Amino acid sequence: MSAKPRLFVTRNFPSDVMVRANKTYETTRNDEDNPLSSADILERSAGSDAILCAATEIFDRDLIAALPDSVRMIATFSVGYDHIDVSAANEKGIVVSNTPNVLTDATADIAFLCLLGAARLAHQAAATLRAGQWERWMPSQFAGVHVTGKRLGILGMGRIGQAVARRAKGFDMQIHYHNRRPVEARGLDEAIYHQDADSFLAECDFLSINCPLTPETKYFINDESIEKMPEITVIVNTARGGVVEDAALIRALKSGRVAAAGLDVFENEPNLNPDYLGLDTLFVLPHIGSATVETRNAMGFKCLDNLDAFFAGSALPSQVEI
Ligand code: 8YV
Repeated sequence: MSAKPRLFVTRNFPSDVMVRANKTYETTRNDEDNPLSSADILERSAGSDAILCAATEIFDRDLIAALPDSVRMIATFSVGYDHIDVSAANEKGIVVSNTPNVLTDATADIAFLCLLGAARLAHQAAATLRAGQWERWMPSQFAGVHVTGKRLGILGMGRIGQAVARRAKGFDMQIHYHNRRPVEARGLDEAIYHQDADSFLAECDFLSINCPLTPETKYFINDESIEKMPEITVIVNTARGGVVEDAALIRALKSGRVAAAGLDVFENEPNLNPDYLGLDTLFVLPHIGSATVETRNAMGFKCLDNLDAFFAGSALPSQVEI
């Protein structure tokens, strides 16, 4: 029997995933479960055939160039792959895979939690109650933004954007979207496509960000784009922090130009910009879009399906193609 391929696993993935990984691979693990620097990755990947990583490890061109020649595949436990320079990897003959589909519903659910949590001032209401400061019911207290029947703009109509749109139909929302091209998919027959970003922004009573982070989408939300949105808009981001310029959103929340924001992601995670902290109109979560037991297991199994296919010489279920 041939030796097992050597797999460097950068984080403590769910135990069912690790049990399966250990059956097929000779694993090197990071039991402290801390995000690894380039130097750590280089040191620990020595002698590995493949790497199973998370979005917390940044594989830039320099790191990829320095990886041992034995490394032939990087499987990321995420659908987003902005943390990997895929061109640099492919140039070096390293195959990259990700985990689409399996986290679509969990992430769309969290987008709706953020949308409702922001609109209905859930943070402020819950925090007041928990602090023992809710003295009495008052007619105008915790009065948020009405959701049902409003216009929802979706930036990025991929799988997750589409799942958000289908959930929004239950709230009788009118869907507008901005995407590279129009999309035909289940539940989107009445969705209105905007090729033009400005005409899209003008329709966003609510904005849900569901696009990847690319040079084109970096800081899509900034001082100027916020000015193009309706008054009393609510901004929701479950994609990547870098699509929103935090300083601009903070200014807009402080001035009231943006009524509320629901963020599952933000710049410089895990360090939330401290200027957000005093803002009652912010509903913020620590990047839990995919955090259900079922989804995290499915993500890990998808990584292993990709690795198994690679080492069997078969087509990968989800190879990142650029
Ligand atoms: C991941 C995510 O769980 O898949 C993605 O792109 O953002 C998350 O849902 C997280 O990035 C860990 O890799």
